[in-house]
Amino acid sequence: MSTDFNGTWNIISNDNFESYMQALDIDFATRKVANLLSPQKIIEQKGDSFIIKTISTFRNYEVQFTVGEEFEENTKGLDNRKCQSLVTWDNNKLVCVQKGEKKDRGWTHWIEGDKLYLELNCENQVCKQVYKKVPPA
Ligand code: ECB
Repeated sequence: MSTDFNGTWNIISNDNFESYMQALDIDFATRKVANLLSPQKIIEQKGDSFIIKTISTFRNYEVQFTVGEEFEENTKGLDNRKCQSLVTWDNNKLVCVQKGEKKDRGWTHWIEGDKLYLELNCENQVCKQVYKKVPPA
């Protein structure tokens, strides 16, 4: 039985996001706005099938995938690149490799208690985010 990521999660910390955005060549003005956001993750999981929505007052981003099935990801509204993305399980961690123009790009999600962890990687930068679960209504 794999980890259950379902739910709504609010960001509580965001370390090194600026450098991660720089590694993705995000322009100065966009970075200034993005740095002020408090995004929310809404995750819908059925077995190995996922929809991850990243919601903010500035832009939203959504990705859908099945673990173990490579897909073409268009990071529209973010850095607007195309990647060949593959998500796999590493024990209870969800690991995405985003093959494309940028080296060592990807992310890892895991859960500890009521916290959702996310590490975003690009080239030599790692952005570490933590989200807290919003209790179901
Ligand atoms: C969508 C909320 C943030 C919007 C920031 C807008 C502009 C900045 C442009 C690029 C910065 C790169 C990434 C933005 C950070 C988060 C967006 C999604 C990160 C991601 O890949 O999350 C994965 C794992 O949860 C699912 O897409």
